[in-house]
Amino acid sequence: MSRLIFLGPPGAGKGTQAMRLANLYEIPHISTGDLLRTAVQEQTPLGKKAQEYMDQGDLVPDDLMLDLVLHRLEDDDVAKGWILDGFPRTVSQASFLDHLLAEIHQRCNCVLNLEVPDETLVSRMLGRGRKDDNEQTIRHRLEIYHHETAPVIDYYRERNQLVSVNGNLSMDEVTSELTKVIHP
Ligand code: B4P
Repeated sequence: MSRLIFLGPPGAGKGTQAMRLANLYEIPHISTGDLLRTAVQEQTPLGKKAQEYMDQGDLVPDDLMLDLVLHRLEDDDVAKGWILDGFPRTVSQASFLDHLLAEIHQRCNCVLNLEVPDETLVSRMLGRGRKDDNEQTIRHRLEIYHHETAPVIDYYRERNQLVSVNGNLSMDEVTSELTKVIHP
């Protein structure tokens, strides 16, 4: 059974690789970015609140995110495993997730950290052309990543759960590196 967490800066390829591994291991891919974008598109109460943070490149506040993940992890399909992509992004989200998993008697097998230099990230995201992918917003998201999300890497390293993988390779090479370190 695979329960995997993907960490890495914006544009590192978390979404790309998480989708591939979800297909390979036949487990759900839970992307908080995708869940938020759907909520924005459908203009749900959460979507209305999240939109301005996302457009600015800011993190959506923890209370909204915790609720979203809590509900998704209650769905039936997660019993066979899951890949969390884009969550946790703050130490308080990581600590919440630990408590939640303990409560439902689950444990994540592996925290995967994709490492990619900032300049590669900027050019990848400019090429992707999503609504929040203009250069100013991208630079802001990278700053927030280094400030708020990088400590999450230390959090999992201290708990001996972290595996770092070079994300600065072709998509196929990254997938191949990931499958070598994951033992489902
Ligand atoms: P996300 O949707 O998580 O997006 P991301 O981090 O920007 O991208 P990702 O790393 O998944 O890169 P991708 O595979 O697309 O977050 C969006 C926003 O939602 C955040 O800014 C925030 O506001 C909010 N949010 C989400 N989760 C949150 C949370 N937990 N708390 C608070 N706020 C939250 O790859 C990028 C591009 O590179 C693609 O075009 C891809 O084709 C290309 N690419 C990928 N791998 C490549 C490779 N190996 N070589 C060349 N190109 C590659």
